[in-house]
Amino acid sequence: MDSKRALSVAVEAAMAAGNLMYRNWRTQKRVNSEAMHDIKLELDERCQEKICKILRSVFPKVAVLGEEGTVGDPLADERWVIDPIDGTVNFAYQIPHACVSIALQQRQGNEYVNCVGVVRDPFCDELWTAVRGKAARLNGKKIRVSQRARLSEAVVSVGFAKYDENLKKMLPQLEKLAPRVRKIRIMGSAALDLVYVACGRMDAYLESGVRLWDIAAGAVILESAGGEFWHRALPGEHTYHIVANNGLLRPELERLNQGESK
Ligand code: LIP
Repeated sequence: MDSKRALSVAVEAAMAAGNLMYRNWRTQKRVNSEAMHDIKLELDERCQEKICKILRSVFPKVAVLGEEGTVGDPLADERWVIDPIDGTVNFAYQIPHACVSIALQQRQGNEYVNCVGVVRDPFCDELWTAVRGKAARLNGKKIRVSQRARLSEAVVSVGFAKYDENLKKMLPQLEKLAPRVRKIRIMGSAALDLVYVACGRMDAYLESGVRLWDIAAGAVILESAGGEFWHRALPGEHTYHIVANNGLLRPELERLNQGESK
């Protein structure tokens, strides 16, 4: 697939879904389902429908693997991976920290490679983009990860995915990290955590139990900005443990967590 054209249509779809999010920022939202640490909104579905319609108007044969469902063969050689609203609980509570995440993946052997990534934050009017092998950009300007090489000067984000076992896994890591870093942040959007590391606002992001659609776009943006997207598959479909960082901090993070991220 022509990556320039793929990027262009992914940006169009992300902007359209972002506009729908923004228009509904302060509205009362219809909840489709809720759990102790999660909420599914009717708007998640509407945003995914909008994104799919735009993507498939240009690439009708490319499958879509989305948080709200799959279209086509998710094991095809090329697939879109989308999270129509990443940070759904924030958005449901009218906290303006959520985004649209769209990635294009291409199969290489048994693996899928993230080739194109778009993350759109409509609240800050920010658009992060990357095509593998080229520079990552924020609103069209090239971005790079930070050069902070010590945890003591690092801002580190920790994510708590929606199941209790992830809390149990991450809380001990949080307890070890907090006294050793400049600041901890728990922001609620994996995609924004990844692109904040990509543009140097943060220096690392850790989460266990995060899903593919939360991270695929942010991963290629982070790597294209010089960062490291360390990840390990966990039991459960499309589920990962990740240690994303500016390329300088993982050894210290691993020493701290005694190989948690192995
Ligand atoms: C969210 C992730 C976040 C994780 C949440 C949730 P969603 O995605 O971005 O990192 O901690 O549990 O999975 O559900 O808002 O698309």
